[in-house]
Amino acid sequence: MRHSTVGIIGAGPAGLVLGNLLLGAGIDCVIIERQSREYCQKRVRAGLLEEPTVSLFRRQGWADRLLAQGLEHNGTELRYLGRRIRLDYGQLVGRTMHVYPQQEVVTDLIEIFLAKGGELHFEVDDAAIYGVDCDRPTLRFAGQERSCDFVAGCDGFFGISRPALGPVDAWDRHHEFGWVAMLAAVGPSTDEIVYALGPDGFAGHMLRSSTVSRFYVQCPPGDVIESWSDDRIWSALQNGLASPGWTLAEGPVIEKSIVDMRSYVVADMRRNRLFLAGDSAHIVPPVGAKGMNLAIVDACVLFDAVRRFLSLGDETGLDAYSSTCLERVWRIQDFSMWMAWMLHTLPEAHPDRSYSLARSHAQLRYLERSRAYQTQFAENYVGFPMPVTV
Ligand code: RFL
Repeated sequence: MRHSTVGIIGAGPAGLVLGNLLLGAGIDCVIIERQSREYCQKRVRAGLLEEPTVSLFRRQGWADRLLAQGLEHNGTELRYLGRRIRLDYGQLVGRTMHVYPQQEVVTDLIEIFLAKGGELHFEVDDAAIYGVDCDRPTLRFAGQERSCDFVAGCDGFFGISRPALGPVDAWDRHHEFGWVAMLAAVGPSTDEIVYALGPDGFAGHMLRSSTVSRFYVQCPPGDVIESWSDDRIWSALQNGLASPGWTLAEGPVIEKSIVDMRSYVVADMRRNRLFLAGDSAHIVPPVGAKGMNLAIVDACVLFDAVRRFLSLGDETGLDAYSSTCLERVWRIQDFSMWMAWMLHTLPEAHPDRSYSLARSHAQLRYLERSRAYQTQFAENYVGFPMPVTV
């Protein structure tokens, strides 16, 4: 049976960052991915990179396209009741963020991995993990078996890795709101990302490029995209983002979907030699734009632990892997929920709707005038330093 030091399931941000770090350190690995390369490189999702993510890409020499095509940002804007709050995180905490779509991150990381001679199998629809309790678990895929010292489950929320841990303790919370997400062929009507609490709840204008923009509007949980015509989405955005003297340019809709709002965290991201990383272990509501960044941090922590074990026989990183990652995950759960509740309304008929709205307005008023509150936002938003040096 062939052997790989690390078997990685999933070629999303977590799997590709881990694979590239391992390859760069001379540690052999294999990545198996269910989808085609083209599908992975076109899957529209996240778009905001924290400062520690960008710094990692720079240090590793992965940032050429990101720095050439990504947009560096110093601040963001919150709107409510016709008011606009500019949060200058560049000035508040001295760090910036980059807008660079997740599919471009994935495209770059696939390209770099393959150019270095990495082994990556696309369109594998039969991946399975065996012998999780042995010291050498086996990956079965595409009619072959591969023994591994470590298996990294980077296969997202609906992958096979988390079930392979056996029954897990986890926190799982569905929220009282969802999002309609829309990608449109129109240049941005703003220089910075705008988050708004409008009369019907959240509306967001995200940036992607000079010709394409991303928008979100709040919808009830469990809503279906068929009830959202293009006109209805534009009208909800016009209403939610409205601000005196500002106009929102509309354009053809490229793609639209419903985003489920969910928080999920496993209690332990490891079983013996199987380690979960990224969305396979935790989901945060997308309001704070954190999921991809968290996935990348997990990959760095896992790489550092594996490297220390292989070079020094030191198991402390492996033992601390789950608690190190979960410390950051819970900080971000709190931040994402804080932002989510501040910027969404409860459904019309909910008895606490007006209480919740009044509380949101109090938070936004405080954010408008308190530098301390703004700094708390900025520190969480731009991302805390990585827990390991990679
Ligand atoms: P991924 O990206 O889901 O990748 C998992 C990969 O595993 C593959 N796979 C399998 N492969 C082999 N065998 C199997 N059995 C497999 N099962 C699955 C999948 O095909 C896939 O290629 O997980 P990863 O790497 O953990 O990365 C997580 C991020 O993708 C996710 O957290 C973010 O997209 C979340 N997110 C955002 N994160 C940010 O940091 N900033 C943002 O601005 C941001 N905006 C968003 C978002 C997520 C969104 N949606 C769609 C939920 C906006 C939205 C709308």
